[in-house]
Amino acid sequence: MAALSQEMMSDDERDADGGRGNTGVGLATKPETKTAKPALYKVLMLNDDYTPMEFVVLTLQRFFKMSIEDATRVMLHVHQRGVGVCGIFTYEVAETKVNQVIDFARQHQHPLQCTMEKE
Ligand code: TYC
Repeated sequence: MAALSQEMMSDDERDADGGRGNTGVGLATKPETKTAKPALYKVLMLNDDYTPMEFVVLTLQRFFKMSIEDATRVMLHVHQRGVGVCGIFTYEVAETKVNQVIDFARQHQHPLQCTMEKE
């Protein structure tokens, strides 16, 4: 049978493949099998001359789920070296912890500071 003229074709018949259902449109790239890992950030505690050691230990226990032994070790490291790592988190978790520490310190009138840095 002769091919239909363009004017006589339905919309389906006029599409890219003449209505055969295979348009040749699709993904040109292979499906990605690996899931991208999120960027990680270190939460850093900073030393100062005024915040009581006990308060720093309590803060590390409360917001970083540290044992009293680990919290004491990190606090002493910060006291002696000036800065120390509290933990490594995704951006939003790190940002939340930094804000929690700063708010908690401010509520108790301590100058304790905390910051974050890309891993
Ligand atoms: N340097 C403080 C003091 O002598 C203790 C301290 C430790 C403060 C760690 C802050 O992140 C800090 N009382």
